[in-house]
Amino acid sequence: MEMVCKFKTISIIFLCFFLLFFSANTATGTIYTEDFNDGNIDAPFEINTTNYTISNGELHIIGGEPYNNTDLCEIGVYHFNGDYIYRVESSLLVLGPNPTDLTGISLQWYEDSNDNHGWKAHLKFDHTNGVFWAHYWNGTDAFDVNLESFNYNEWYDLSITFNTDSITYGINGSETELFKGSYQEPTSIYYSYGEIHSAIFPADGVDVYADNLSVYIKQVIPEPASMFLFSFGLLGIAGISRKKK
Ligand SMILES: [Ca+2]
Ligand SMILES: [Ca+2]
Repeated sequence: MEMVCKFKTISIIFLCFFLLFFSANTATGTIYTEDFNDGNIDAPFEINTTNYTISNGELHIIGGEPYNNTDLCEIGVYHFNGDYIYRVESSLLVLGPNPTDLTGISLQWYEDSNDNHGWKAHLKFDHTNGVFWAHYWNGTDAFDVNLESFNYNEWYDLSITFNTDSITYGINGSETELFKGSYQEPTSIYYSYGEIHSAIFPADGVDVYADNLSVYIKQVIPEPASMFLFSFGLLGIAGISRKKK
């Protein structure tokens, strides 16, 4: 009888451990897409300017006042509560040439409220060199890589994906994996976001045309150490309940 009980307890513990591990690793998560086809920006997407129009199913952020100093024009999903925004994609029209235009997409997460313990990645138009610019910051060091060249007045499908230990930058479906071993998937999140990001320095506003903005969200996978602690906790509970019998 005791052997059967023991076997049952151990089986339950293994089942709990397996379910926890399995659910954490197979959480494919949620995808939010804004295609602007209904003329509205719908939740959970937010935009920090009223200076925009939507026509022909496309977003047009209008440059110039009042976004003509060091302000950012941003539209995206801004997520607290431990969820991890691991991929952002959008179609953007490259306008120019305009050396002050830093338009592109951005993917960022932070472990705390002061933006110091975080990771961020940008994929933007570098008008000086006429190429797409991949940028990555790991909280301490910044890394820059020039990718392929672009043409003005053409639309490009851009994406950034945080992988387990690297970042993938996509341009029209052509993907470049960078910073392998330098990036680390988070084990906890305070704040996470994916967005279209346009910084305009220092004077003339730059228009932004965008469409099909998507963000991908999944649950943060806890550290293996936390899962072992959780399992030991279960063992402890099982032990106590057995003693009580
Ligand atoms: Ca909409
Ligand atoms: Ca559209």
